[in-house]
Amino acid sequence: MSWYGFACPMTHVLEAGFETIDRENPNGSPSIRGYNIIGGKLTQSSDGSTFESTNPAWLDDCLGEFPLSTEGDVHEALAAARAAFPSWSSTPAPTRGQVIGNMGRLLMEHKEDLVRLQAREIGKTLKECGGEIQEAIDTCLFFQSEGRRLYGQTVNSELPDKELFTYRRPLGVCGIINACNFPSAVPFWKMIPAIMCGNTCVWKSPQDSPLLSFALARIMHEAGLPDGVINLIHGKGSGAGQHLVDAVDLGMVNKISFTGSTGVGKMIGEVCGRNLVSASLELGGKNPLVIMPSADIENAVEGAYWAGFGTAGQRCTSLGNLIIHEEIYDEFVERLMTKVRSTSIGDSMRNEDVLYGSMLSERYAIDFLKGIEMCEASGATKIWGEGRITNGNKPENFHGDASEGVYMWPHVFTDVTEDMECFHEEIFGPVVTIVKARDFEHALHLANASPYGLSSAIYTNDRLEAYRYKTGIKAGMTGINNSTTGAEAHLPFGGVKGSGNGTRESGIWVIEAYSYWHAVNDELSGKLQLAQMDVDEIEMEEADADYAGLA
Ligand code: UN1
Repeated sequence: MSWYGFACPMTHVLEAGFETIDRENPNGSPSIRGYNIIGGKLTQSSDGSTFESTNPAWLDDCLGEFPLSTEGDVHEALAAARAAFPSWSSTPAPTRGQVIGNMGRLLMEHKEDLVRLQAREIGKTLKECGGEIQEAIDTCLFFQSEGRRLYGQTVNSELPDKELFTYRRPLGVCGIINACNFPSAVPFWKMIPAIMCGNTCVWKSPQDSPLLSFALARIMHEAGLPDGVINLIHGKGSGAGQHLVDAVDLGMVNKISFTGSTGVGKMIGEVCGRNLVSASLELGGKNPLVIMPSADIENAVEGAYWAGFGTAGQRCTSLGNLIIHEEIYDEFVERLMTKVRSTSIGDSMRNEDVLYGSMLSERYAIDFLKGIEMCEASGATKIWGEGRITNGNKPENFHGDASEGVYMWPHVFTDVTEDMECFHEEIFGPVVTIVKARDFEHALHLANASPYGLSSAIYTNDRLEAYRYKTGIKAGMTGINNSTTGAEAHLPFGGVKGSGNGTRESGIWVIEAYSYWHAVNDELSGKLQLAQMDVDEIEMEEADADYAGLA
């Protein structure tokens, strides 16, 4: 069958196996022919173009080839989502919840394989990939039962024989765009509540994790998801992602949910704003972590080290500015540096117990190195880190052959001050910028001084300080005696200021982002009763007391 002039299999997602392509990988793993999934069918790009997915920890390992989707492909996916909407939105919410529960159970069944696939595709450690797939499972299990709630309200009318109700209604077709640093948890944060509310989706997979997206989308269909409810398209941000955003101007999209950079988020917000289309925007962060003298220093060092260098610093909740009270500054930096200097780095699939692996992809490595240059140009003092790890330039605890992947040194900059660019700009990767604070007020001021407001944290054993921090900080999330990362799947996730537009992911709060409130009044009296005008007035009693002269 020919489609947009290109021959493609049009095989249903449930009938096909994973096709391999002829390619020898050094680790013996297969390369997969990946497809878009549009209306339940596996499709290629209309012009036949493809791109590859590469293992960033072992660059000779190719995970597969995926369609470089065209504008026509994106429109086809949007049309499929539009066509599936009437039937899915009228499916009872508890039934939608059952499908979601099935997804959670299938993810549990395939957890080990998905963890390894994710680690292979983006270089995160197996332990962290395990945590992330678990976050996707938790999201499914939470929303399975939310399908049995999705409550509206009954509201008393001011008129007799009249009833008022509120209902949650779906928005329509949702465009889902996420980054590859959390390639399973974050799209599930978005699509699970979206479909639970009765919406349908077009999911633009991150260009650096297409095989994982393909596997996850297939699992979703295996769970009983009807065709067209979630449509997967592959491609690059400036291609398929941009076509999806452009389709908002064409009236084809009712919601965009995006996780990524603040710059792209602002562009998406503008397009959605001029079309009055709802946008959920989860953007960058320069997450501050304050250390006060009363803190348990050993615990605080652990928290700062993990927040800065876990996931190779590639979480939107990773530590940005480490703000240390001057009284404990020297001791804290020394203890932190002892850990930093001995950081264990390498491919987690081949080395146990590494703190972090490769960068997510070469693109992330290039951007990170620009960020390091920016820190240097800002005038900050580099006390550790030498850019990209090579076999001739590697930290003591690097494991393996550095030339095989894209690995970075951990970096630490001190003498950072508020007037420096590196104080304000997010740098996605293993780097911490350290700032000295004179006292609590100064620390709080510094914590609020960046343009972002995603995550934040403080280590203190002074309860009043903890209280003042949590009430004074402008951030969507705050950890007390904890690191900046590690949000749980049932608490609201999101930021303020440059970190987003105020929408939240996760828990019951995300439902606001994927539904609108529909107020219905049912007039049972059989006559026209006018609100505000035909309401019985209760006269006030005349009182005898004389209030004059009391003051
Ligand atoms: C992200 O980096 O986009 O709180 C999400 C955390 C994780 C999610 C991070 N649960 O760090």
